[in-house]
Amino acid sequence: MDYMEPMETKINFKSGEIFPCDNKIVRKLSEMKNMFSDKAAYEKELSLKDRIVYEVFERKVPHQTGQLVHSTTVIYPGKVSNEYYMTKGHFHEIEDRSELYFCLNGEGYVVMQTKEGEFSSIRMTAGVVAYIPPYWAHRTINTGKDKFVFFTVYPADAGHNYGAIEKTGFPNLVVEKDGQPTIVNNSGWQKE
Ligand code: M6P
Ligand code: ZN
Repeated sequence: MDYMEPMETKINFKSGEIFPCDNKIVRKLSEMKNMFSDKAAYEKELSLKDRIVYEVFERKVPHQTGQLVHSTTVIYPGKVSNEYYMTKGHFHEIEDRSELYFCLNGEGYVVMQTKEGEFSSIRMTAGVVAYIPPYWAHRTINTGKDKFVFFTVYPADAGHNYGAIEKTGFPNLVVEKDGQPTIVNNSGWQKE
């Protein structure tokens, strides 16, 4: 039997950086077209500066059943109009694959939806683990003033399906209302 060697990773909880890091993904505002509900505010923000919205630091494992991808995500503090910075969000290509998020720093939400449009959310602060069951699309949102950092584990064969979310968004948005993060209905949402 050809065994894979066990691996060790060190994480800086505050910055979200991992050591060693095999792959770093940087998502800027320009890659988030049509994701924020206020399109005019988005274009205005983008014309001022193409800011980093979030970064992902990954360990590489073979993309095979039985392997676990593990990575950190860092969402920067910021808003487009009253909507907080967030990840794009996705279903898994293999839809019955689940995922774990462990919050290390800052604060935010995981929002989730099923294909039928059922919505759920979990508030994240350092120490909270969110379990995203099979079939639920997921997006994370930074509602704080600091970096929102979380550690992720998911099956390496899961894959990312962004298409449905790019088209429909989530049934609810997390926005700042009277200075507080608030979950509101997304009037632009429609079932696929
Ligand atoms: C988490 C995981 C990753 C994902 C990343 C950014 O780390 O869910 O699989 O890539 O967040 O989210 P997205 O891919 O939706 O932009
Ligand atoms: Zn996922």
